[in-house]
Amino acid sequence: MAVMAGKRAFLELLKQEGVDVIFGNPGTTELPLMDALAVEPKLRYVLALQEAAVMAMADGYAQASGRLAVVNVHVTPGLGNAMGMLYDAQKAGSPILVTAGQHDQSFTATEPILWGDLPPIARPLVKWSSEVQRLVDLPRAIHRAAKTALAPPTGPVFLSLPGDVLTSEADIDLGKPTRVAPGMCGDATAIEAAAALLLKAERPVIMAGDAVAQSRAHPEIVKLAELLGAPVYPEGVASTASFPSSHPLFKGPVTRLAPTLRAMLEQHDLLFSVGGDLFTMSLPSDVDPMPPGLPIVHIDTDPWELGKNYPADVAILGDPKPTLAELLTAIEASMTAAQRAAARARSETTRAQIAADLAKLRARAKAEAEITPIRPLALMHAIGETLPPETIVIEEALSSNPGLRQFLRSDDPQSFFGLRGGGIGWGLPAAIGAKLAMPDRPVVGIIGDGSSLYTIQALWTAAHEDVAVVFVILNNASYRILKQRANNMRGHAAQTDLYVGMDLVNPRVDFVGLARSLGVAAERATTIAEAMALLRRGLAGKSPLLIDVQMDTAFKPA
Ligand SMILES: Cc1ncc(C[n+]2csc(CCOP(=O)(O)OP(=O)(O)O)c2C)c(N)n1
Ligand SMILES: [Mg+2]
Repeated sequence: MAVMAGKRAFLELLKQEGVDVIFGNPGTTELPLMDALAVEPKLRYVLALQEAAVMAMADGYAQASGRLAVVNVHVTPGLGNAMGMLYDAQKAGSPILVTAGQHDQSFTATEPILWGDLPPIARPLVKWSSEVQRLVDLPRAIHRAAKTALAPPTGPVFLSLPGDVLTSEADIDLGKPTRVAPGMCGDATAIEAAAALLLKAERPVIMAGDAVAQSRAHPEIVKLAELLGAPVYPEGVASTASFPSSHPLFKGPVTRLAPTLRAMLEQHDLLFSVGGDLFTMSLPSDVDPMPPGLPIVHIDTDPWELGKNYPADVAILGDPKPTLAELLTAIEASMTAAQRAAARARSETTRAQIAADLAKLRARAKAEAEITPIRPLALMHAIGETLPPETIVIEEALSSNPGLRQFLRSDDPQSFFGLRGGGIGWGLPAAIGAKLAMPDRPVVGIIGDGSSLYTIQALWTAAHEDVAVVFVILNNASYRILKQRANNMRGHAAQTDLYVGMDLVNPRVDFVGLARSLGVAAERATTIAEAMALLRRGLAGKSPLLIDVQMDTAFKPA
């Protein structure tokens, strides 16, 4: 036991939890904390200039490292600004401890400025939301929060920290962290049942979800796909490299349109989802994406996802890595020679088809390579060819992303992170967080112009912390994806050719000027050759670089 101020105890507790960075934006209620940080050499405070940027930066850090990220924001409006990105963090299952300063408890009855009851605000988006009311409870609260954020299924938690808790002193026992061991293997009987169904299937398909990347189960899922000769799709809203993209059985993304998804699934007689979302769709449809009667085997770390929308024939709660290893053993033990031969034949056909599709896609991209203004597919192809395989790509490319997953060599589980929750403005700060987590790997953010403007002030943090991220801004001067969808509706917008609220013109945003004003070097590219020269320069550099890529603004199908 030691007599200690709450603010000092808070920092000591974070260090016990293995934290070395706090992402934040301070106000008066955070001053005790900022005061303690003045004499704390081991914790780096990363300032971002708006709470949405703070939150997404922490998310990028948490996802890239798999470690606990810590956020500190300012009372009700600060938390409010963070909420959209907290939604994204929740959907991505990012282990983040979000804290907010709160007024002294003796003061809150008068309803001081900025005050609000904070835990109920955060509660819908976190695994646990609470306020620390006594300093003696602080160690328990912090350890519980960290344990909860990191326990599977991982996700953000929230703690409100009243000023008096941070400024008072007490004789406190700091306790110590608990970690729930994450490698939970699924039920043995269910694994046997899954093996039997997978062996019976003649045309199985695998959907690999983010949990595969999070549990580092690439070797196991690759072996399984090869053994079964099954194509592998990432899950619907795929936000990680859940399967090595250079592998010949990697099919590339599924569409989020129900009829197309259904047509894909109808080619198969079993769906094996390993942590995949079944299904997170973008638009309602009269067609159900799931063919009736398609047998489903589903492994997930989150029981909520199992059988959520469609009954699973076998539902296994477990971490993909150990569970797939057991499943492989079970399959190998009972796979007949005939089944092996059939799987080999399937594998040959599937590989050939995937290779042919990819060759076609590449040919299309190459045919567009010299065209200006720059076409998205050609740019994605050039990026895929240019980036070294150790690059971490943060993607928020919206309408420009087709082809990217196939063209990128995202072969390790930390090589790719995309927008999981759909709340845009995530990518630019998330790329900064990812680079802070993985400083030795190149980090490239591929970000829509519209998306970047929600959190553009994160560039200042990149400059201030000298974080060498390359930001590729896809400047089509529009919310192009919304124009595409409005056009598809064949309503007034399509008839009048007026797309209200979707053009970022008059004035066009000067991204080069904007980035430079925030301290980030920036250049404009009007051809793919220019863009790639700049990309190579950025990758070789030690400071951030923004590339304003002038894209084709066309949005109607050719
Ligand atoms: C926080 C938030 N606000 C608004 C939206 C709605 N929205 C979805 S995509 C989009 C436009 C994205 O524009 P941009 O990043 O330029 O990509 P593009 O459509 O041009 O490919 C908008 C506004 C959203 N998803 N999240
Ligand atoms: Mg755009």
